[in-house]
Order: sequence, then structure tokens, then C-alpha cells
Amino acid sequence: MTPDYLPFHANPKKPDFTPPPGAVDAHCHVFGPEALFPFAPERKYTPVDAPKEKLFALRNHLGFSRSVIVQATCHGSDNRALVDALTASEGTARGVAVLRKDITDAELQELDRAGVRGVRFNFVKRLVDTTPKEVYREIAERVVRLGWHIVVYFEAQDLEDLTPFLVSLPGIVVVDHMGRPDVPAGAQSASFAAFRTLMADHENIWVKVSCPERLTAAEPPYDDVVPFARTLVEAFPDRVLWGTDWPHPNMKSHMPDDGVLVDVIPKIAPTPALRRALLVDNPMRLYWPEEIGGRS
Ligand code: 0GY
Repeated sequence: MTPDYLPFHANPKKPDFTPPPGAVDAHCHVFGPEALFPFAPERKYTPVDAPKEKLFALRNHLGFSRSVIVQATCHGSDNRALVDALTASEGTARGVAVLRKDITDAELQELDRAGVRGVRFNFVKRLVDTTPKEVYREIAERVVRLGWHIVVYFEAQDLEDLTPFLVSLPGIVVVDHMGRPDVPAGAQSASFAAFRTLMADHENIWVKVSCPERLTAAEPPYDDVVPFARTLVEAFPDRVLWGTDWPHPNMKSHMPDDGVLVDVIPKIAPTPALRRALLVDNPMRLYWPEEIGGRS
């Protein structure tokens, strides 16, 4: 199948910024290979193959140690490519899956054994058909019993409508890509203030300060997005995660250089303590608690 957006960057630069030891890329994807793991018939885009070997090689090149692989919409609720990558990672990757409402307890246990620790609920209309909130709520109740968390993807204009649902979810809720703020409106805008208030009022809500390349109205190095991410890192240092979003599904404007994305980190997390929380301590608490004295 022909991909309908740009291929990922063939030769990302070595970042100038060196991540702290044990750093986690907490949002990336694997796609296919299609010959082994076909894309979902209901997908809204067709990606390039982005297999696990390429992901793990990039991780090493960028100076990261671990990955959190998020099931992307092009694979629907067929998590086989994700499970294959987790298994091959020998414990250096954890996963966030997408689940059918009729998934069995045995299937959930199997995903847990493979290293899945979260479920993703997607509200971005260009990516998915609508799933009733009741279905999401039932899934949430089931996965929270396994100690998993919930990842939500939505756009800023939908925050107000979604808030009652988001605050009703059990356990930890992680918001992808800062809730996709309206960057030209500025970090002082009412809509971004509403997002900060949501986080301030609900200590179970975490956020990924990721995807400047998607959110920017400018060009690399995406300085217009920095104030948004930095505000969140400084206000909620224990509830922020960072990820590359490799291989950048659906990027049509340009394909980012992942080394340039890593070099944004010291601008959004200006001290070593903030960088350690963002890149090591927070993702370890959420995805590898057993290695730091948590869930066994
Ligand atoms: C991302 C962003 C996008 C795509 C997906 O699951 C997906 O297909 O998340 C997007 O198009 O904004 O997180 O990779």
C-alpha cells in the first residue's frame, strides 16, 4: 500500500543535548512491517513501514535507553506489531494498546505480560471513528484493575466538552501532546489556561510535552511551542513525560529531524533536576515501577 504522507527522516543528526542515563522516549510508534502486520482496514492514513529494529537503532543514536511504544490508529485495535516489538525489546520497552470493547480477560493478561501498561482513548476526529464514552469507561474500569493507566489524545477545542469525562476516569490519565494547544493563540490564552487548571485541579492527570513539530506555526527548532511545554514542566514537574513521536505519522508539512527534537528538551526543562524528572523518574514510575521499588 502506498504511504500517504512523508517518509521519516533518513539521517537524523546526533543531538547536541545528551539525555541523562536511563532516559525514556515515552511516545513512539512501530508500523508494520505491513507484510507481517497488516494495517487496519478502518485506518485513516497509510504509513510507511517503521519496524522495531529502526526504532531501537534510533533510540540508541539519540542517547535514550528505553521506549514507550504507543499503538497508533493505523493498526486499529490489532496490537500484534506492538507486542512483537515489546517482546523483542527484552524489557527495554513498554506499551500502550488500543482495545476492543469485547477483549477478554485472558487477552488483557497476555498484553500485560508482554509489557503493555496503558490503553489509549483517541478523540481526534480525523484519526478515528467515534467510540461511545460508555465503552471507554468500561475498558477503563477493567484496565485500572491491572494497574494500567489511560492515555487520551484530543485537541484543545474539544477540551471543554471532554472535561467531565476526563475527570471521571479512574487512575492516572496521560494527555498526549499537551492536549494539542492552539499555538498561535499563545501560552497565555484562555484555552491553554483551562488546560493548566485541569491539571492543577486533578493530580491524577499527567501530560506529554511532545510534538512541537506538529503544533508549531513556525519552523524548526519550534521555538513558538517552547513556552507551552516549559510552563507545564515547571508547574507539574512530577507529571510530565517526553517522547519523539517517531516515525511521525501523518506529518505532511515536513518531516522532523529527531536530533533537533531532542535538542528542544533543555529549552523546556532548563535544569538537570527537571530533565531527570521528565526523562527518567516520571516514566520509570509509570512504566517500570518494579525497578524502582513499586509494583512487582
Ligand atoms: C501521534 C499523532 C498522530 C497520530 C496518531 O495514532 C495515531 O495515528 O497518534 C496524529 O496524526 O496527530 O501521536 O502519533
